[in-house]
Amino acid sequence: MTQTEAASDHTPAASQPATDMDVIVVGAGFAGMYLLHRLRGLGFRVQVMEAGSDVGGTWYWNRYPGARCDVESMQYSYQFDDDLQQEWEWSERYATQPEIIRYARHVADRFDLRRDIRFDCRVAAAHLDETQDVWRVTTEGGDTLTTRWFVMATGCLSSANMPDIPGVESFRGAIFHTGQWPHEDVDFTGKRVAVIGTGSSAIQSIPIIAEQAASLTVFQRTANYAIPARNRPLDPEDVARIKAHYGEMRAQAKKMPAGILFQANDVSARAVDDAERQARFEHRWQKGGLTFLGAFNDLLLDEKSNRYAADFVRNKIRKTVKDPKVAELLCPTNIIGCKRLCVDSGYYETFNRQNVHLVDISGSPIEALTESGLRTGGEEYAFDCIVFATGFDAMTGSLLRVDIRGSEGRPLAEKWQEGPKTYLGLMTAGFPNMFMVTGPGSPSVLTNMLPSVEQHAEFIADCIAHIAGNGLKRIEAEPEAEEAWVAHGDQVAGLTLRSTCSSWYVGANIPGKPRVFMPYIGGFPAYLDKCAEVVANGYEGFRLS
Ligand code: NA7
Repeated sequence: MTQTEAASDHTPAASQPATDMDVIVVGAGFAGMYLLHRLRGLGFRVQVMEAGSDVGGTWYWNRYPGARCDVESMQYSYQFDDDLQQEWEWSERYATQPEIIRYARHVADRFDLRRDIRFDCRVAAAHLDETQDVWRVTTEGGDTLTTRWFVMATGCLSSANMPDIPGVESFRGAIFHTGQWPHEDVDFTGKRVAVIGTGSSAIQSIPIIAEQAASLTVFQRTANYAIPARNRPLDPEDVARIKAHYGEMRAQAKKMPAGILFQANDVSARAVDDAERQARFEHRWQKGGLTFLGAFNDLLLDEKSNRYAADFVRNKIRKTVKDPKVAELLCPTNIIGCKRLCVDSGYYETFNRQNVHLVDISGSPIEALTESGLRTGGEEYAFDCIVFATGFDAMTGSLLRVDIRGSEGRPLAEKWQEGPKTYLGLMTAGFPNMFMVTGPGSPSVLTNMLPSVEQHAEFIADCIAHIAGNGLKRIEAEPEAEEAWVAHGDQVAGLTLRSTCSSWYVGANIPGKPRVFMPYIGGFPAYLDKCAEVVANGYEGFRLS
């Protein structure tokens, strides 16, 4: 069947008004690209609207020095097309941002996606016209298109958090944000540079900026745990071995809580003696990466077990950083893994350089930017460049910056003023025919994002095809199902240590944001089972009409 023939399957019935599009997808990151491919294959007329000038989403914007994925490249990739996964060659254990962008562009070319993506097109509003079950989507340029289905595939970490510090406009030097990095080369050679923040983006960029800059001053509000990446070029034999059984590996990965295949140790850290505990932590430390937290099965459940892991990392920091005062400042005091664990290449070692300085601002926030730099703790610091590595309004930021209005004209921002509420992170009651990819309430950021977005794209595409194929017009989350899902999400979040600290998972990094543990922490397998059950039971929890 050709695509044109297939498209006629979904031509609206005479009783339904014609729309410009069957589906409008916002965002051409990995989620939007796959949705386009999948929906097009089912014969729908799809328009993707993308604020950037090319594909890649989060990876299009986060091009700061040292930007790299913290999930291994052989797993952080699409699996929907075996030829694609067999032919694509990753070069390193952890892919750099430029390599990930090359991959995204390759996928766009391979599946001829660009012809249905409008670039440099930011969506400003999407309003439901309930009289006709049609969404009107308006761009910042003022165009309005109508669509039957509306999908937000805007990513979880794509709304940059620029702190509201007075005097930003008065600073005469250059200001950067890691999440909105310029596309031109930035050269810090000979410059006095400040980095504000010590999250993952800072931890990746600091070692590289330090090598270039005349001086680098890091302003740290909260110390963070980082595990060495032990990055290396991929061994062609390992790659061949994985590719020979790629499907099996992907299936095994889906049985892991984070959707990432690795050897988990199903033993409590309290169940072994100290020598064995240290040996197991050391083994993970030498292997490198996020799977450090798999050294024992209760590191995120039991405070004492967690403290063993935290002490281990703190001791590594003390051994690495030569100045004991700096080492102590770099030692985190909170639960390890509560904020997302960082993966580094030479982060702590960087503080042994003569040109690198650490300023603790935990007790005295940055008061203001000045003409020549910034002021904190009553002291003035002079810089040529200031890098904000201050993270994102995670998970809800990119959804709420679009003026989305559902039934009875109700704004999404109003519905979510006490925190996001969704059914499965896919839909929110009162917003019929609107889907989210990896929305709050889905495992998303606690998993390998690629399999997560693929699963959502497939769920959404199949669901739309089901509705259209059965002569129906509308699907909506039932409020009771949503309440139950939110309650279940809260309950499982309460079982882990992860919900206990001030992280972006709970919105604590954004002043005034309601404190809610946003991602679903019940694990990828439980989530997949739930979605499969929902479909098997005729989209249980959704109202179809
Ligand atoms: P993160 O992890 O949110 O880190 C942001 C950092 O910026 C963190 O150290 C914050 O300190 C700090 N921050 C934020 N606002 C301020 C202000 N106003 N003053 C001083 N310091 C501030 O963002 P990243 O971009 O590094 O990483 C995001 C995710 O991307 C990461 O988890 C990976 O999944 C990939 P705080 O800890 O809030 O005290």
